[in-house]
Amino acid sequence: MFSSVKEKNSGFSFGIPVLTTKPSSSNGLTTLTAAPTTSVQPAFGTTTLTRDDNSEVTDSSETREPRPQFTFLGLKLESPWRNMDWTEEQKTSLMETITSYRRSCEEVPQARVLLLGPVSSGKSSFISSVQSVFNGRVTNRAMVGSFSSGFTKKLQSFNIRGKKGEDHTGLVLCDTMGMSEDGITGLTLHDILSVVKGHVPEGHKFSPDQPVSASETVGYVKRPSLKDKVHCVAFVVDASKITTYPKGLSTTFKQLRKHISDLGVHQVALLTHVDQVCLQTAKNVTGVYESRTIQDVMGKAAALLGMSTSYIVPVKNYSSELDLDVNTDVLLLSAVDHILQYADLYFQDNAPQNKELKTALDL
Ligand SMILES: Nc1nc2c(ncn2[C@@H]2O[C@H](COP(=O)(O)OP(=O)(O)O)[C@@H](O)[C@H]2O)c(=O)[nH]1
Ligand SMILES: [Mg+2]
Repeated sequence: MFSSVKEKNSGFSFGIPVLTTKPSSSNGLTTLTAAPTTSVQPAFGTTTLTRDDNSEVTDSSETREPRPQFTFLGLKLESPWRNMDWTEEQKTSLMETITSYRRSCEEVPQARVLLLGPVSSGKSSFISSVQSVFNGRVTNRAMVGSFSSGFTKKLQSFNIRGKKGEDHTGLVLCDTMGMSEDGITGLTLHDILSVVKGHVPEGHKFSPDQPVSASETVGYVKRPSLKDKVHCVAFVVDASKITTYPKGLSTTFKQLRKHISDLGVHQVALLTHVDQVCLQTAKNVTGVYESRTIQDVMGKAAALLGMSTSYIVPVKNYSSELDLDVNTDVLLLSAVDHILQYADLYFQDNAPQNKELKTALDL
């Protein structure tokens, strides 16, 4: 945990042990329906078991032998709790909004968004998925899931390019190293804040033994301008691990949030892997806001992060798919749109012309 921002090695890390998803105790959120073919490892609650003939199965080892293969269907809400327009037109409209996004601050060419989260939460996948939508095909640009993505210590920024032949969008997504699982070699709070403040040069290799500093870090940006700074932080958490993340992670997130908020940077969160907690959503992502399971996981993510659910958006990244799906694209683009709204708040607060105005109003 963080003891001091100035401490040489605060020992901060997201210290995530190797996690496996297991069914939790009953929480009444998931209906299990016997199905002959598909087998999905349950992520949440295991109360109502129903066979094809609708006879109930109680959750005991006796009745589970011989073990049938269950398909897990999330409970459906009567109506979606957020409204989305799952159409090609909406996808096009979101792409246009993002491509033509201009900060309310002329001297900053692009919004820099830092993705922060435990290893394997889907940070690199999100960057690849968003770029895939603009490329018109699934591509893996951000070293997703590779050994190096989990353990590389580099700061990597990705310019999100517009559709083929078009210019860059106004968005740069900054990938951070996967945070360590041993609790020792992870990112320190000091280093994270150095990135947010804009001191850390592109490609800098982080090391817990060598905190970012003006004297030791090659290319250290002594006087970062507005364009060097991070304008929004997006936390990334894996929906299928929400209930099994170590307890200390919540404290870590909250400390981190406090320090980042003190810098005036707004934060949002992406809840990835939603397809792994709700089969209906896995089959058809348009059901994401109708799934009670996902609504429940969103609540748990909010508690973990210490933020209201209104800052959190569910995301299904492209992982094994070879083809784009319009609904998945709409969900991804909505997440980008959500991020950009909060980046814009930063510009509204910090653009020199607005700052002058704010100071004048405050006087
Ligand atoms: N099913 C599914 N898999 C995902 C999703 N996001 C990421 N993954 C997979 O999770 C693993 C870790 O993702 P990665 O982007 O490398 O995580 P990072 O360490 O945070 O950069 C990879 O195997 C991805 O394919 C998602 O939304 N759904
Ligand atoms: Mg990665």
